[in-house]
Amino acid sequence: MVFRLFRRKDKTSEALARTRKGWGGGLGSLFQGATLSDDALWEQVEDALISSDVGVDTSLALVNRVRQRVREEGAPSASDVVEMFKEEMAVLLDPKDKTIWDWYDRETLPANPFVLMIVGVNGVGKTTSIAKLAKHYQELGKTVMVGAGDTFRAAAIEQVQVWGERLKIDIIAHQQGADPGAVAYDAYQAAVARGADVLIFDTAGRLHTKGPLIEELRKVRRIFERFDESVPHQTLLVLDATTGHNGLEQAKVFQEAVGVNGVFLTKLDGTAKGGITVAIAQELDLPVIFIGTGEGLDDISMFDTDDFVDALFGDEPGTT
Ligand SMILES: Nc1nc2c(ncn2[C@@H]2O[C@H](COP(=O)(O)OP(=O)(O)O)[C@@H](O)[C@H]2O)c(=O)[nH]1
Ligand SMILES: [Mg+2]
Repeated sequence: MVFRLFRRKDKTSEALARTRKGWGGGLGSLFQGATLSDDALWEQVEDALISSDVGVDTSLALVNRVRQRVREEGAPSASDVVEMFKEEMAVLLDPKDKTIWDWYDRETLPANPFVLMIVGVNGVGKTTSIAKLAKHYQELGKTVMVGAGDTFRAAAIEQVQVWGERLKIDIIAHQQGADPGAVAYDAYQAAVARGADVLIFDTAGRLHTKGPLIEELRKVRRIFERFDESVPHQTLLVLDATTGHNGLEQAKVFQEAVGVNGVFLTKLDGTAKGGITVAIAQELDLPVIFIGTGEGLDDISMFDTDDFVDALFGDEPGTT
């Protein structure tokens, strides 16, 4: 039994409401009383999957797989077909490397301080997600510090400080324009000196000047690694679900440049294209670790495959 630290099925379900609706009232009703040998029926499902950003190849493969299973195993009722879709989608969503959860999904932190580096382009929700993570680690009784590594804009530093005051956590910040590597250096030293359990490091995300940004992120990594080569223990890429496949292109840049362990997928509540979650798993081969389900501090859930497919296919929260 896996222990989900901040798994929230209700949040997952709420956030996927628009995606669920986009599936034409749910697959269940589509298959209700339908002739399962009807090509048009399956094409309708393909279209729904593609339009929710699952990705063309993955959508076709998924539909083929279920169709084959229906032929082989039979499907006496619509809910049998839906169950097959859930199972097959879960296979696509489950991270291949299950040890990824050891970093997040346990009460005892895997390192001390546990250092999380957060990367992603401007506006995707990095700083907000850091505040959400900070609050949740705090609720688990951990002391949290945040390094304000986005020194490019004064407003970015202030934003981290405002969250810091609200959450009563220590923020390590330098002036605007300061070297983020120096912030990383100070933040790690301070976290060790003050015995912090978790250090979350914010970074800049100006995409239009990609070159220098990537160099800057690499440098931050090197500074951390000098203390201990396992630091940062995890690098999370924040992706905005509303940007769809564009987000995947950004992701590749960060993946190559700094190495990414997983994704914090934000703004699932603001899109009908929640299928992007499947595309992230398939096309980037990255696990989604957390999802953002709104603008509030509690609008976060740890990703859970079963909760996710239940929500996607219209299970009411709390019924399983
Ligand atoms: N609806 C919604 N908005 C979010 C979510 N996460 C972040 N945001 C909003 O996205 C905007 C940009 O967030 P910010 O943290 O400043 O992004 P950053 O530039 O990557 O640091 C803000 O208005 C946030 O409130 C989410 O999960 N859902
Ligand atoms: Mg920010």
